[in-house]
Amino acid sequence: MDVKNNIILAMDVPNINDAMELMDKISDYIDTVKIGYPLVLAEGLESVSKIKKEYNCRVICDFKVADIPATNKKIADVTFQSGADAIIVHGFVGWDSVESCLESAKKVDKDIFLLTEMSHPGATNFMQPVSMNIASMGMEIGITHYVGPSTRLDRLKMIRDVVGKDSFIISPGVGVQGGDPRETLQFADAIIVGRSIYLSENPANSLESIIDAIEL
Ligand code: OMP
Repeated sequence: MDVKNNIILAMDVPNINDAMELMDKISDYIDTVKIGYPLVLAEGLESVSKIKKEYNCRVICDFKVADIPATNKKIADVTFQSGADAIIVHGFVGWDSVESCLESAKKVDKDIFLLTEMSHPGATNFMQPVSMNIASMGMEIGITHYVGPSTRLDRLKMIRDVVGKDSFIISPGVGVQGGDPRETLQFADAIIVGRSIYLSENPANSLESIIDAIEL
């Protein structure tokens, strides 16, 4: 999965009008959008199809899927039916839950991203002790796409070491959570940025500054 400018927009806005307005301003700069619960719970999965159709972009659905295999499969199937190109899946629930999403994705030639360690401070409580095991499990199952934190670059580097150079890592936490775009891209293939763009007075300018920082 190639991502233009290595930047993925986290579209955590509360309604489809805000989403379309934001896309009008920045769709020239990016080709991949991450849509999660804030927008889909407000507007339904149609928001995924609508944004894809209008802007011809790729959509990663951030549903952090974490259920038993049978339920995970239903969630992944309906997500891919909406046109999503990929879905983010939790790893801590174990191999069978993850595999059910991978099978659902493979059937329609789509991807899953396995979440290893999260970017927020509380991730050190329970996730951090097992995040490398989650990454190793992903490699055993044959997963090629991962999510890892830009807020702890030492950990992101460790995740890269586990999943190898051929895996594709996307990294949230850049901007408001403290991660640096350029440093993060030493270990990740793309960064995920939300509030630094969609809360900005001028989202296009903010995005340009991030691109400049990356290209320095
Ligand atoms: P900002 O902090 O506003 O840039 O948004 C970050 C985005 O990445 C949000 O959509 C989060 O839900 C998401 N995210 C994290 O912040 N940390 C993680 O560990 C994982 C994710 C994610 O899976 O995308």
